[in-house]
Amino acid sequence: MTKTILRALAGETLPTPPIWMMRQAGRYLPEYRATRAQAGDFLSLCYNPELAAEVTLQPIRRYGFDAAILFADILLLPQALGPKLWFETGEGPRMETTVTMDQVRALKPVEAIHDTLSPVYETVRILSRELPAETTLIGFAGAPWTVATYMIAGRGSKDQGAAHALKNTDRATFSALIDRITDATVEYLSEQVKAGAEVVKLFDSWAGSLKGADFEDFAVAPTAKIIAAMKARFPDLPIIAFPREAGSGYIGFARKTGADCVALDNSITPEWGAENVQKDGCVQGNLAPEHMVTGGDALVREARRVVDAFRGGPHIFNLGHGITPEADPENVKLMIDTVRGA
Ligand code: 1CP
Repeated sequence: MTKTILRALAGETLPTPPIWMMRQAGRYLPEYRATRAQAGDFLSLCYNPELAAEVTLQPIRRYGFDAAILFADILLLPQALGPKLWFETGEGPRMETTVTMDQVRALKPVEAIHDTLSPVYETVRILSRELPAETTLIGFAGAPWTVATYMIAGRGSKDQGAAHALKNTDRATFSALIDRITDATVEYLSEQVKAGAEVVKLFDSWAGSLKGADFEDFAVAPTAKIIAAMKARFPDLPIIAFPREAGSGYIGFARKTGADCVALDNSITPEWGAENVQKDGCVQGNLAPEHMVTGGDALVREARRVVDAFRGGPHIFNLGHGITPEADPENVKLMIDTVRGA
């Protein structure tokens, strides 16, 4: 019998939506914190195939999610292109910046990324052996715009101001950077698929700050290019796209990019998502992650609302964004029981 996630991605409307959760392996889980401490730090965990596979499996063992997502980070790919990457404790990622044409030209050739990223492919191989038969393995990468925002600013930022500035003042350099990330992403995802990833997801976490023609040029177009290249190599590969906070940009996103499923954040209501996005195919989402902190009747009510709103078409239940470290693991159990109707 085909796995439930793959059935939903193929367009099937299921009586109970399959479920997984963004950042399901993460700091809200005591067993994750223990393994991360064993690895030493976050990047050492990402590049240790046994331990990265272990944290990927932890939420599957604890909750029986229908999908596992490879434990890695969207910033490993730009790191593999050359810029140094490190994490400041309590602050987040830092990266050597790429802002001139000379720096874009100095990035490593796309074929060289595998030297750095081969442990990630090994994690995928371990997972494809060890996951339960009914669990789907999802690989991922950041979408080019979101990856570029970190490469240009050298860190996370609220408004992606540095990336917008480069886009507006030196379009040639900005476009060359987007193109390089796009090509590297195809190679990176291809190796994940060859190693055993059954689905891939593109995280465009900062898509919402691209407006108008910029959204078409730098959220839609690079995503469409990656999906076309992946489908040419792997015609049956399902692909999920997550243009977070795209708002009206969600409308037609699957048709324009070729994505099999569009992940919806919780800035839109599920009813709006059903009417405007699910009409084109599978959607994923979109419970507010705050419910994993606050729990109770509100969690049950809102989880049921998401299930009901998307009942008429293909749907994968998920949060609208990643679960946060303050979340209570008991609330995750309550969400799953509510969705599965227990
Ligand atoms: O201290 C820790 O343990 C680090 C916290 C953490 C984790 C658990 C980071 C640092 N990355 C991850 C794992 C991760 N990141 C996964 C694994 C699979 C999963 O369980 O979902 C995935 C898919 C990501 C993707 C990712 N990394 C995104 C896109 C999704 C999103 O959340 O919007 C982004 C933007 C990043 C960058 C990143 N990595 C880590 C942090 C704290 C950040 C955000 C930095 C910022 O802009 O503030």
